[in-house]
Amino acid sequence: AHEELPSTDLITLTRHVLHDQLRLGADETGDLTLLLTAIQVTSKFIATNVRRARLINLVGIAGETNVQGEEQKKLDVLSNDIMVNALRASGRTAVLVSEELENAIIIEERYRGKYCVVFDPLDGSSNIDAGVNIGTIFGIYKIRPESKGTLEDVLRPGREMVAAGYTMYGSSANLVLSTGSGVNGYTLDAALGEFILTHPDIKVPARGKIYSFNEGNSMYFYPPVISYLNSIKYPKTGTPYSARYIGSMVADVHRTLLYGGIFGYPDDKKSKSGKLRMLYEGFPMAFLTEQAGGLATTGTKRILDLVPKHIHERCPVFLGSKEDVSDVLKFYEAHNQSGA
Ligand code: P6P
Repeated sequence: AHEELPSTDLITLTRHVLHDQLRLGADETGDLTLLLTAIQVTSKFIATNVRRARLINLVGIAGETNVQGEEQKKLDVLSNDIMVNALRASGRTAVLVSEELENAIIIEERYRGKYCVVFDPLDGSSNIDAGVNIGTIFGIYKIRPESKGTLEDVLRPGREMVAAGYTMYGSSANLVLSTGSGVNGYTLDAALGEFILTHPDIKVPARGKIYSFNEGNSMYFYPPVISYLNSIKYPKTGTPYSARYIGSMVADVHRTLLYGGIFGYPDDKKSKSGKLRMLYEGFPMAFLTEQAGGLATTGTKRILDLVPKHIHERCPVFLGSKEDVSDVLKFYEAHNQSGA
C-alpha cells in the first residue's frame, strides 16, 4: 500500500506560528517567527544526530577520537554548539543561557536581537545509551525595554516568558510549543523536513491516574510529599494510581500533558532546592503546563512566580493535572497549618 500521503492542507510549524503572528497583530515584526524557525532547525539537526548516535556510537565521552579520527564531542556538547550557533546567527537574540555553559552569552551588537533564549540542549542525556527518549527544552523572554542585553534580562519570573517549548527525540521528533495562547504539538515528517501539526490545542486532563516521582528518593522526602504519595498509593476509596517514571523530564512531562496525572521532583533532605533547573527546565515546563490548563507549583509557590538569583538555580517541581496538583497543595497547607 502507498505510504500515508499528507493531507493537501499541511499545517507546518512555520505556517502555524506565522498565523499566530498575524493573529497577534501588525506590531509583530516576525522576529519571534524567525527565532522559532531557527529553533526548529536546531531540533531537526539534533534529531538527526541523536538518531545517528545510536547507530555509530557517537555518544562516546568527550575527548576520545572516533573512527574518522575527529575530536569526539558528546551529544549534549554538540547539541549545545548547534543551538548557540543557530540562535546567534538568527540575529534575533541578545542573551543565551544554556545548561551546558557556566556563564550566559551576551550576543555582540552586530547579531543582537530582542529575544533571550534559555535552554537545555539535550536534557536527560545520561539516558542516551539506553535508548530512552531525551529532549531539548527552551524558554524565551523578550528583552526589557532600553536594555542592550544583560543577565537581568533572564533573571526574571517565568511568567514574563513570551514562549516556551520542548522537542522530544524518540521514535519520532515531537515539538511541543506555546507562544502564550495555548499549546500545540508537532511531529517531524523527516521526508518533508517539516514539523506538522499533529496535536492541536493540547489540554491536560483535569485529573489523571498516573504519578511520576523518583521514589528512590523516598527516604529523603519531607512529610507533605510522603503523605500525598500514600494517599494515592493506599487510597481510602477507589484504586491506587499507576507509577510511571522514565527519568527524562521531557518524556515524563510529555506523557503528563497528554494523559494527565502528576510529575514531581520535590526538594528533599538530600536536594535542598530539588534537582531540576528553574530557568530552562522548571519555567518552560510550568509555562506549557499552565497554558494547557494544568498547574505547576513548588509545593508552596507557583513556579512561574519564582525569580532566579542565578542562571543555574534549581527549584522543586510538581506539575500536571489541576486536581492532582491541588491535592499536593492541600497536604502542604495542612502540614504548614500544623506547624510541624
Ligand atoms: P533522577 C535528567 O538527568 C534530569 O535532568 C531530568 O531530565 C529528569 O527528570 C531528572 O534529571 C531525573 O533525575 O534523580 O530521578 O535520575
